[in-house]
Amino acid sequence: MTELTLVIGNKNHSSWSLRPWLALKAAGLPFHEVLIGLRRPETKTEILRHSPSGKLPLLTDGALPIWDSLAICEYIAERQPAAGLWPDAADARATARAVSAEMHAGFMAMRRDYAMDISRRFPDQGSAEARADAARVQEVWRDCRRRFGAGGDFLFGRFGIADCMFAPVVTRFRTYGLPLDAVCQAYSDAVFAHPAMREWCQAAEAETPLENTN
Ligand SMILES: N[C@@H](CCC(=O)N[C@@H](CS)C(=O)NCC(=O)O)C(=O)O
Repeated sequence: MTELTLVIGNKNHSSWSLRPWLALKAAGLPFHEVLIGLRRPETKTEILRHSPSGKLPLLTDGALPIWDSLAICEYIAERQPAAGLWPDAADARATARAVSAEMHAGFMAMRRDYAMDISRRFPDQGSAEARADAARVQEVWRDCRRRFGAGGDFLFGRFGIADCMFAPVVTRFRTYGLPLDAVCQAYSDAVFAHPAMREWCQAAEAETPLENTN
Protein backbone atom coordinates (compact mmCIF):
# COMPACT_ATOMS: atom_id res chain seq x y z
CA MET A 1 0.00 0.00 0.00
CA THR A 2 1.30 3.47 -0.86
CA GLU A 3 1.50 6.12 1.86
CA LEU A 4 -1.10 8.83 2.23
CA THR A 5 -0.18 12.42 3.12
CA LEU A 6 -2.75 15.16 3.67
CA VAL A 7 -1.54 18.75 3.35
CA ILE A 8 -3.79 21.08 5.32
CA GLY A 9 -4.07 24.66 6.64
CA ASN A 10 -4.46 25.94 10.21
CA LYS A 11 -6.94 23.75 12.05
CA ASN A 12 -8.76 26.69 13.64
CA HIS A 13 -9.53 28.25 10.26
CA SER A 14 -9.12 25.88 7.32
CA SER A 15 -12.64 24.63 6.79
CA TRP A 16 -11.75 22.89 3.51
CA SER A 17 -8.95 20.98 5.23
CA LEU A 18 -11.23 19.68 7.98
CA ARG A 19 -13.48 17.83 5.52
CA PRO A 20 -11.07 15.24 4.04
CA TRP A 21 -9.19 14.99 7.34
CA LEU A 22 -12.42 13.75 8.94
CA ALA A 23 -13.06 11.41 6.01
CA LEU A 24 -9.60 9.83 6.38
CA LYS A 25 -10.14 9.36 10.12
CA ALA A 26 -13.62 7.92 9.58
CA ALA A 27 -12.20 5.54 6.97
CA GLY A 28 -9.57 4.39 9.46
CA LEU A 29 -6.77 5.06 6.95
CA PRO A 30 -3.41 6.02 8.46
CA PHE A 31 -1.94 9.19 6.95
CA HIS A 32 0.82 11.71 7.43
CA GLU A 33 -0.17 15.30 8.00
CA VAL A 34 1.64 18.41 6.73
CA LEU A 35 0.29 21.72 8.05
CA ILE A 36 1.00 24.95 6.16
CA GLY A 37 0.31 28.18 8.06
CA LEU A 38 -2.19 30.38 6.19
CA ARG A 39 -1.90 34.14 5.68
CA ARG A 40 1.87 34.35 5.83
CA PRO A 41 4.11 35.89 3.13
CA GLU A 42 5.47 32.44 2.24
CA THR A 43 2.08 30.65 2.32
CA LYS A 44 1.38 30.65 -1.44
CA THR A 45 4.87 29.44 -2.34
CA GLU A 46 4.67 26.65 0.25
CA ILE A 47 1.23 25.53 -0.95
CA LEU A 48 2.38 25.51 -4.59
CA ARG A 49 5.25 23.18 -3.66
CA HIS A 50 2.55 20.58 -2.93
CA SER A 51 -0.64 21.59 -4.69
CA PRO A 52 -0.98 22.50 -8.40
CA SER A 53 -4.20 24.43 -7.65
CA GLY A 54 -2.42 26.67 -5.12
CA LYS A 55 -5.09 25.68 -2.59
CA LEU A 56 -5.33 23.35 0.38
CA PRO A 57 -6.17 20.60 1.14
CA LEU A 58 -4.14 18.24 -1.02
CA LEU A 59 -3.86 14.47 -0.59
CA THR A 60 -0.96 12.50 -2.01
CA ASP A 61 -1.24 8.74 -2.43
CA GLY A 62 2.35 7.80 -3.21
CA ALA A 63 3.19 9.90 -6.27
CA LEU A 64 -0.45 10.76 -7.06
CA PRO A 65 -1.63 14.24 -6.00
CA ILE A 66 -5.37 14.77 -5.46
CA TRP A 67 -6.56 18.30 -4.75
CA ASP A 68 -9.92 19.78 -3.79
CA SER A 69 -11.79 18.63 -0.68
CA LEU A 70 -14.67 16.82 -2.39
CA ALA A 71 -12.43 15.01 -4.89
CA ILE A 72 -10.26 13.86 -1.99
CA CYS A 73 -13.32 12.62 -0.06
CA GLU A 74 -14.44 10.67 -3.15
CA TYR A 75 -10.97 9.13 -3.46
CA ILE A 76 -10.99 8.08 0.19
CA ALA A 77 -14.44 6.50 -0.23
CA GLU A 78 -13.16 4.50 -3.23
CA ARG A 79 -9.92 3.47 -1.51
CA GLN A 80 -11.77 2.23 1.58
CA PRO A 81 -15.24 1.08 0.44
CA ALA A 82 -15.77 -0.92 3.64
CA ALA A 83 -15.93 2.36 5.58
CA GLY A 84 -19.27 3.16 3.92
CA LEU A 85 -18.59 6.87 3.56
CA TRP A 86 -21.52 7.15 1.15
CA PRO A 87 -24.91 5.63 2.07
CA ASP A 88 -25.73 2.15 0.76
CA ALA A 89 -29.17 2.91 -0.71
CA ALA A 90 -29.20 4.64 -4.11
CA ASP A 91 -31.72 7.34 -3.12
CA ALA A 92 -29.82 8.21 0.07
CA ARG A 93 -26.50 8.15 -1.78
CA ALA A 94 -27.80 10.48 -4.51
CA THR A 95 -29.13 12.88 -1.86
CA ALA A 96 -25.86 12.73 0.10
CA ARG A 97 -23.98 13.65 -3.09
CA ALA A 98 -26.46 16.45 -3.84
CA VAL A 99 -26.13 18.10 -0.42
CA SER A 100 -22.34 17.62 -0.42
CA ALA A 101 -22.12 19.30 -3.84
CA GLU A 102 -24.45 22.09 -2.65
CA MET A 103 -22.14 22.70 0.32
CA HIS A 104 -19.02 22.55 -1.83
CA ALA A 105 -20.32 24.97 -4.46
CA GLY A 106 -22.57 27.30 -2.50
CA PHE A 107 -23.28 29.18 0.72
CA MET A 108 -20.93 32.02 -0.30
CA ALA A 109 -22.50 34.62 2.01
CA MET A 110 -22.29 32.28 4.98
CA ARG A 111 -18.62 31.59 4.23
CA ARG A 112 -17.91 35.31 3.93
CA ASP A 113 -19.77 36.49 7.04
CA TYR A 114 -19.27 33.47 9.30
CA ALA A 115 -15.66 32.44 8.72
CA MET A 116 -14.64 29.26 10.50
CA ASP A 117 -12.95 30.07 13.81
CA ILE A 118 -13.32 27.10 16.12
CA SER A 119 -11.68 28.52 19.24
CA ARG A 120 -13.25 31.99 19.44
CA ARG A 121 -16.80 33.36 19.80
CA PHE A 122 -18.23 36.39 17.99
CA PRO A 123 -21.63 38.17 17.90
CA ASP A 124 -23.82 37.45 14.90
CA GLN A 125 -23.19 40.31 12.46
CA GLY A 126 -24.11 38.30 9.38
CA SER A 127 -25.93 39.81 6.40
CA ALA A 128 -29.47 38.82 5.39
CA GLU A 129 -27.92 36.62 2.67
CA ALA A 130 -25.74 34.81 5.22
CA ARG A 131 -28.73 34.21 7.47
CA ALA A 132 -30.66 32.85 4.50
CA ASP A 133 -27.74 30.46 3.88
CA ALA A 134 -27.85 29.39 7.54
CA ALA A 135 -31.59 28.74 7.22
CA ARG A 136 -31.04 26.64 4.08
CA VAL A 137 -28.32 24.63 5.86
CA GLN A 138 -30.78 23.78 8.62
CA GLU A 139 -33.42 22.86 6.05
CA VAL A 140 -30.91 20.41 4.50
CA TRP A 141 -30.03 18.89 7.88
CA ARG A 142 -33.71 18.48 8.89
CA ASP A 143 -34.62 16.93 5.54
CA CYS A 144 -31.72 14.44 5.58
CA ARG A 145 -32.31 13.48 9.22
CA ARG A 146 -36.05 12.98 8.61
CA ARG A 147 -35.74 10.99 5.37
CA PHE A 148 -32.51 9.08 5.82
CA GLY A 149 -31.21 9.47 9.38
CA ALA A 150 -33.00 6.64 11.17
CA GLY A 151 -29.92 4.39 11.43
CA GLY A 152 -27.82 6.75 13.56
CA ASP A 153 -27.18 10.33 14.69
CA PHE A 154 -25.79 11.71 11.43
CA LEU A 155 -27.37 13.07 8.24
CA PHE A 156 -27.66 9.62 6.67
CA GLY A 157 -27.49 7.58 9.87
CA ARG A 158 -23.84 6.57 10.10
CA PHE A 159 -21.09 9.19 9.76
CA GLY A 160 -20.13 9.87 6.14
CA ILE A 161 -18.92 12.36 3.57
CA ALA A 162 -22.02 14.56 3.81
CA ASP A 163 -21.23 15.04 7.52
CA CYS A 164 -17.58 15.80 6.68
CA MET A 165 -18.76 18.47 4.21
CA PHE A 166 -21.05 20.11 6.79
CA ALA A 167 -18.78 19.75 9.85
CA PRO A 168 -17.17 23.21 9.42
CA VAL A 169 -20.64 24.75 9.21
CA VAL A 170 -21.58 23.06 12.48
CA THR A 171 -18.71 24.98 14.12
CA ARG A 172 -19.85 28.26 12.56
CA PHE A 173 -23.27 28.02 14.22
CA ARG A 174 -21.48 27.70 17.56
CA THR A 175 -18.86 30.40 16.91
CA TYR A 176 -21.47 33.04 15.98
CA GLY A 177 -24.22 31.87 18.37
CA LEU A 178 -26.69 31.20 15.56
CA PRO A 179 -29.92 29.60 16.78
CA LEU A 180 -30.56 25.93 16.00
CA ASP A 181 -33.86 24.08 16.27
CA ALA A 182 -34.01 20.83 18.27
CA VAL A 183 -33.26 18.51 15.33
CA CYS A 184 -30.28 20.60 14.18
CA GLN A 185 -29.00 21.04 17.74
CA ALA A 186 -29.01 17.27 18.21
CA TYR A 187 -27.17 16.86 14.90
CA SER A 188 -24.61 19.51 15.92
CA ASP A 189 -24.08 17.74 19.27
CA ALA A 190 -23.47 14.44 17.45
CA VAL A 191 -20.88 16.03 15.14
CA PHE A 192 -19.00 17.68 18.02
CA ALA A 193 -19.06 14.36 19.92
CA HIS A 194 -17.50 12.40 17.02
CA PRO A 195 -14.00 11.32 18.16
CA ALA A 196 -12.27 12.67 15.05
CA MET A 197 -14.07 16.02 15.35
CA ARG A 198 -13.04 16.25 19.01
CA GLU A 199 -9.44 15.58 18.05
CA TRP A 200 -9.47 18.30 15.35
CA CYS A 201 -11.19 20.84 17.65
CA GLN A 202 -8.67 20.23 20.45
CA ALA A 203 -5.82 20.90 18.03
CA ALA A 204 -7.61 24.00 16.68
CA GLU A 205 -8.03 25.37 20.19
CA ALA A 206 -4.30 24.92 20.86
CA GLU A 207 -3.38 27.12 17.86
CA THR A 208 -2.89 30.89 17.98
CA PRO A 209 -5.86 32.25 16.02
CA LEU A 210 -5.22 34.36 12.91
CA GLU A 211 -6.65 37.86 12.62
CA ASN A 212 -8.95 39.12 9.85
CA THR A 213 -9.92 35.72 8.57
CA ASN A 214 -12.76 35.26 6.14
N1 LIG B 1 -12.57 24.24 -3.62
C1 LIG B 1 -11.40 24.05 -2.78
C2 LIG B 1 -11.21 25.30 -1.88
C3 LIG B 1 -9.88 25.28 -1.18
C4 LIG B 1 -9.53 26.58 -0.46
O1 LIG B 1 -10.08 27.66 -0.73
N2 LIG B 1 -8.55 26.45 0.46
C5 LIG B 1 -8.02 27.57 1.21
C6 LIG B 1 -7.75 27.16 2.67
S1 LIG B 1 -9.22 26.72 3.57
C7 LIG B 1 -6.67 27.97 0.68
O2 LIG B 1 -5.95 27.14 0.16
N3 LIG B 1 -6.28 29.22 0.89
C8 LIG B 1 -4.95 29.65 0.64
C9 LIG B 1 -4.82 30.57 -0.53
O3 LIG B 1 -5.79 30.76 -1.27
O4 LIG B 1 -3.71 31.11 -0.68
C10 LIG B 1 -11.58 22.76 -1.96
O5 LIG B 1 -12.72 22.30 -1.84
O6 LIG B 1 -10.59 22.16 -1.52
